[in-house]
Amino acid sequence: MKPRILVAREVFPEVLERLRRHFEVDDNQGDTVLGIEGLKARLADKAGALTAATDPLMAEVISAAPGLKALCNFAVGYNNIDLAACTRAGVMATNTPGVLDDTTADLAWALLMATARRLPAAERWLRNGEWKGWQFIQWLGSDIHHATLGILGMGRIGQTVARRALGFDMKVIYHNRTPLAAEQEAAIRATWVDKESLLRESDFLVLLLPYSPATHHTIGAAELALMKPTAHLINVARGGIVDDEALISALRQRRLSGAGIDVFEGEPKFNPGFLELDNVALSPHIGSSSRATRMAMAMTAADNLIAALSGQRPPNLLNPEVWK
Ligand code: 8YV
Repeated sequence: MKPRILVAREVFPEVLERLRRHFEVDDNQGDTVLGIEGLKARLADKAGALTAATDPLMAEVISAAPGLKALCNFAVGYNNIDLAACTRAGVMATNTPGVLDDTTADLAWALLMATARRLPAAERWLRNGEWKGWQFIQWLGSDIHHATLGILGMGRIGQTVARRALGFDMKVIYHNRTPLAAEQEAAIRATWVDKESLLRESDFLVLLLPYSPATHHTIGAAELALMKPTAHLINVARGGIVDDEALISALRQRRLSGAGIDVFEGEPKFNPGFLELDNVALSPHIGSSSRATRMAMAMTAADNLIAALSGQRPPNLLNPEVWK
């Protein structure tokens, strides 16, 4: 008999087709958000699952599934999974690093450029019929070229964002616990600085940290106060890394020039204060959302699940202790 698995959110039919060759699949093509109780019920008789960052895979969900062997997130972030609980229960957990770097870096740039040149507010103004005539001094934005790009969290996506800055003749500085190797820095012309210098010197600060209790509110009122009033903040990482209330207050008072935000505290709900601001570009957590990339993410998660349930080490295993 084929192992039974759950696909916790809607995916492309090609992904289900592939999984059905290996497994008996319980899908969720209606895309209901299952939540803790729904996941407990649907995972109770499963050996594995393909899950999204919206699925809370907490200790109580994992312990309600005695036959569970693998949870394969179709996301690079895995703050939705209690990794320690997985390890205790002997459940392998995996993510999808690499396949979404370019697409997510592209969105970071889209938001950076949108906030720099005030595109959302200018478009709203045009659509509202308020454009009565061209003026020399109208909708002045911030220059991107030759400005200083700061990156907090210089992993794969951070480096991909930095590489794109070469074409804009920008100065690139970054902060990471571990600096890159000299040849990696040289390839993208990036310089490591301490966190305070990064905050003080960046014209555009892009956040690319993973979320964990340790990175909660990495950017709060104190950090925002160090930034230039002409600077822009870009968050394509996770809600909760930024204190949204503090950010809204800084943007309202023009202590910060603008922000491009793809991820929010408590999403899909978010602080309504964002909607009152004319100096933000907002998007609904779409960093990796191109068809090709979402397909690659789902197929990578499927690779991991197929390996895990056929006795092979999954390529993107997050808790190798379980394998040992
Ligand atoms: C996902 C993401 O699409 O990979 C991540 O960590 O944030 C996005 O690319 C989203 O989380 C759905 O799983």
